Amino acid sequence: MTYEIAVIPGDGIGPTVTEAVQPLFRDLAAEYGFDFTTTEYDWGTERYLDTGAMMPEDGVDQLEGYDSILLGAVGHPDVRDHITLHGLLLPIRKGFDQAVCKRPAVLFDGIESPLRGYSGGDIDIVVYRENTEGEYSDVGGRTHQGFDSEVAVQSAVFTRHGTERIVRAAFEAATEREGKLTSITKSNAQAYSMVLWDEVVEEVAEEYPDVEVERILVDAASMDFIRRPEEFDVVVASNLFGDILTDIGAIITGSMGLAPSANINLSGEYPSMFEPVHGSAPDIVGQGIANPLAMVLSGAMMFDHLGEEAAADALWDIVADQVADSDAPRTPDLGGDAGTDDVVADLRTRLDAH
Ligand code: GGG
Repeated sequence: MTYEIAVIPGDGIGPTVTEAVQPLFRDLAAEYGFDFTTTEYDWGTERYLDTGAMMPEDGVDQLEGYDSILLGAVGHPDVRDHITLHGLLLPIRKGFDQAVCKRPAVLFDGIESPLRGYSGGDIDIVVYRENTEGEYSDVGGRTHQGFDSEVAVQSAVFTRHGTERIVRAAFEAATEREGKLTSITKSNAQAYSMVLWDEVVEEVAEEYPDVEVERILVDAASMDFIRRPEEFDVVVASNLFGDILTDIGAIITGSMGLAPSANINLSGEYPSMFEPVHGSAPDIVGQGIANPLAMVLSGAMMFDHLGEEAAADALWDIVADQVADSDAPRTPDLGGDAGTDDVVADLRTRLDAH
C-alpha cells in the first residue's frame, strides 16, 4: 500500500520537526511493509510576507486528493496570529470537516511532571476537542475602528449536529477506554450554546449507559487538570476550551514538545490532518533543539488512522523506550542538551532493534 501524504512544514520550528522525522517514517514504512509519498507545500508566513496569502486561494482543493496531511506549525513574530491561523490552519480543519481534534496527554515513564508525586502512567487523558465551529466560528465583525465608539462582536456558533458528533465520538472513545467521560463547558455563564451542549451530552449518554459521565465547568476543570489529573480519562470540550485544556495537559505530562494531535474527518471523504499541539516556537527557531517527539507521535496517530496500527504502536513504543532511558538524548525542554536530529537518530536505532 502506498499512501500519499501532503506535508506542510509551516513556520518556525515546524520545518525542523517535519524534516527531521521523515527518515524515521521511511524506516518504519520499510519495516512494516507499506510505502508513502510526500508532497511538500511551502505555505506559511514567509509566503504571506511575499505574496499576501498564507496559501493559494485553491489551497484546500489542492490537498483534497491526499490520504493524509502532516502539518508542522503556524505562527510568526512579524505577523499577527489571527492572520496566520485563519490563513492556513483553520481553513484546512473547516474545509475538510475535520470535526474531531483528538489530543492525548500521557505521562511517560522517565518524564518528570511539574506536578509533585506523579510518575509514569499516572496521567493518561485523551481530549476530544470540537474542531470546526464553537468559538472558532469566525462570525462577527468590527465597526468604528480606531474611534472611542469602536465595537467588536465575536459570536460562537454551536450547532446540534456539530456538538452531537464530537460528543458521540468521545462516548465511543470512552467505551474503548475506561468507560468514563468528562464534559467541560461554561454553561452557567454561556446559557445558550453550552446549555445546548449539556443537553446533547445528556441525550447521547442514554445510548451509552455503561459510560460514567461527569460534567465540570471549565474554570474548575483547569484547576482539576492540575489538582487531580489522574481522575480524567476521556474529556470532551468545545473548540476553545479544548485548545486551552490541552496545553495544560501537555505541560503536566512533561512538555509541549511531547503532545501530538489528530484532526479527523469522520466520514473519510476528506483527508485528516496530523500536527503537534505546539506552535512555531520562535524563541528556539534555527537552533536545532526543537523536540521532534510531538511530531513523531503525530505521525503515529496518522499511521494508525491510515490503518497501519502495528507501525503506529511501534512508534509509541520506541518513544516510550527512549524517554524511559536516562542515557538517551533529550532536547532542552526535557532537561537535556541534545538536538532534534540526535533524538531522531536514537529513535531510528531503537526501531531497528524493536
Ligand atoms: N502545530 C500547529 C500550530 O502551530 N498550532 C498553534 C496554534 O496556535 N494552534 C491553534 C489551534 O490549535 O487552535
